[in-house]
Amino acid sequence: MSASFVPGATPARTVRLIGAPTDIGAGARGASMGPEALRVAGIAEMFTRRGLTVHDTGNLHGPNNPCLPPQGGYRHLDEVVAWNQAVHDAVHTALAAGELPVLLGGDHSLGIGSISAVARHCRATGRALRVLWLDAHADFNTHDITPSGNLHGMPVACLCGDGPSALVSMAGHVPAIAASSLRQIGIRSVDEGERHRVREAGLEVYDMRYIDEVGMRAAMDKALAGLDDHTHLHVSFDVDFLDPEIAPGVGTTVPGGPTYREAQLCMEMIADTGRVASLDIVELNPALDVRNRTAQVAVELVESLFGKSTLMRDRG
Ligand SMILES: [Mn+2]
Repeated sequence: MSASFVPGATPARTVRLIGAPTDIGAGARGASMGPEALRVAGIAEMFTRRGLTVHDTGNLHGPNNPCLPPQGGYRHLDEVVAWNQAVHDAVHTALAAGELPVLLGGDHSLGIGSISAVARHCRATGRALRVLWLDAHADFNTHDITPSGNLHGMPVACLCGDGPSALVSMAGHVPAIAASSLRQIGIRSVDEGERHRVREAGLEVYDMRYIDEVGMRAAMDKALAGLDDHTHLHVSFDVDFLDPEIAPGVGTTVPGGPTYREAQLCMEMIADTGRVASLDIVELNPALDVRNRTAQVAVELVESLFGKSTLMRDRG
């Protein structure tokens, strides 16, 4: 960690890259190749350019994808638990070491382990938590309403306390996070049963209709309202957040997402807070990509998330 790091005040200046090469929670195979595609697209070099120190600790290990049908409303529950426990432990270790964990997924079910660890860390250090969930989907399904049994459609419900106990209790506290600490941005595909649950839980959702009507700037102003110097800001970036025109390399594309410029503005406004302290990059699927273009776009956007486009501004 650099000498300028002040615990509790400034987010870490050392990034720890944690690869989780699995598609265990997804319907389509291929997100297991995400970590290497992000490395090939230069994610480590990008962080170095931003003035951060990079520790790439390589990839975590876990069970193979057995490609089985759902049981009791879940596909591959035991395997998803194993992968999430590995992610939880790695993210928690990074935070405890004063580093900024960047999870290279892997499918979005891994957000359970990652954000559970972040929530545990925030409780231990007395920090407020804000989670920005950038996604085309609400990921708020449960075993009784899921159309597929794929756990990558359930991480937000699990984090809010609704799901199998091994996943729900991973943070050592149920629920792992309060629904009120979450902001969802870019949502445009919500299953019918899920819609009702999202309303019931009172999730703060800035969906594409809202972004169309008021613009990305106003949406992000609201999503980022109320942060203070002791807020830990976690960004969970599902690459399917982006419009498929600019990000074809995902298993669950939904048309009508943010354009390149809207996504850049979103990332820049998050960067302006100076509070980003942990990050997931998930659902990148190189098997569906075109010459690694989606990985490159993801790296460019993360570069903005860490301040690239605001370089000419006086940020004090
Ligand atoms: Mn997702």
